[in-house]
Amino acid sequence: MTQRVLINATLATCANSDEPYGLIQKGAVAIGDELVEWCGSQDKLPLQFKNYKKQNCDGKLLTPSLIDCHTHIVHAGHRANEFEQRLTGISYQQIAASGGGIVSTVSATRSANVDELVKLSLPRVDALLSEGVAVIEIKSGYGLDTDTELNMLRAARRLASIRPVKIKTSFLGAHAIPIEFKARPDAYIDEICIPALAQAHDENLVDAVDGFCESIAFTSTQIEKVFQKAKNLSLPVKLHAEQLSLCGGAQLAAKFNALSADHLEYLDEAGVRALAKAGTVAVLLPGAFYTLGEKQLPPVSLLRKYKVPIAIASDCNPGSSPMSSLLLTMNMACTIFRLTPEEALLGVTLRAAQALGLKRYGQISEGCVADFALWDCSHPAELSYRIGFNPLIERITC
Ligand code: DI6
Ligand code: FE
Repeated sequence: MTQRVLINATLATCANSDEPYGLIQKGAVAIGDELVEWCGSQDKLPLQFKNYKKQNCDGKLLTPSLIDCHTHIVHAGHRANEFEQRLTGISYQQIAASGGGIVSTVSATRSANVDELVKLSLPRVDALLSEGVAVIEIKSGYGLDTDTELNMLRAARRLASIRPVKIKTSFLGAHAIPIEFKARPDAYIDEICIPALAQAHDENLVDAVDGFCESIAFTSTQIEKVFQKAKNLSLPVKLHAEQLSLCGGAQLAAKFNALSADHLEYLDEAGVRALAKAGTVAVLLPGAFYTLGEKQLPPVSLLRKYKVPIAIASDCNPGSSPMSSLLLTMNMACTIFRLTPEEALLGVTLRAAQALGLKRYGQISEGCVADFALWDCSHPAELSYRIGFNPLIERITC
């Protein structure tokens, strides 16, 4: 990026600050070499930036570009039939037990090649990009065999080469028990999941390792084996934990110093304490809560009490959260989970970056990556408050 200064911005820096949102009225940001060189109040702009080219933000809201830190965006097929079933009162768990759910997306995904997976995922990626998203985490987990798990990750990497987006991949081989291993989950972990992880790592396809610790998926003992392998490969871990019941996933995540523990509706106080001690980010996924008509809310007050950082994400997937909007996620996080609009914005910027182990993203401050979203808004709470409306003017990037 050529050197320039953005001036006259309502700056929500999302950086640690005494001001809510890290807000700076009449702010300026100096950019050079793809990084933020300076940011602050415009009348304090240091002399050395005075001859930089100026871009006037006309008082509009400037935030860091957004980060969706939990998605299953690469997949084939849809599960609208299950949506119909759930509306007649059949539960997500019942659908999974009768051979639907995740394993039905597995069949569709196994039938697609990498080109097709990219083509099918692109409109969902584009929907996020149109809302100022610059970083997307993408999981495998609809292959459950080596070839398809790797193909999903290859598709994820390809997406980063054809769109202006940073992709962080997570290997989610321990997502569900495939039909061919139905009675032998331990054998699946040993014979498929762990070797596939090693192979994906060899091809540089894996940035982190995830698992689904739940009564309809894997026990914490089974996931621990996968995490041990991740540790041997020096890969960070994250975990779908306590989504549908309390299974001890948070403790397991904490034991491995996980980057994040995600969902967490059934998390208890001991689990919150464990996450706090480990510095693990709690990623809340209101789209899944909403879609499944859940009743048990995540323990937001306890997370605040123990100062566990809270991120939010779309969980974009064909079953429990067919949602490709981070703005709607922010609205739901406030309206349903009672997050403040400030927590929601930090949840898709600073905290989401932390959940992905990205130190220089998700905030506007010196030394951070210069990648911003300019909105037709005058107050940052507007981003959470509107429903089904996208006020993005442009993404400003290097
Ligand atoms: N929890 C989720 O929200 C997704 N995976 C998981 O472990 C849902 C996946 C699906 O239903 O397809
Ligand atoms: Fe998920």
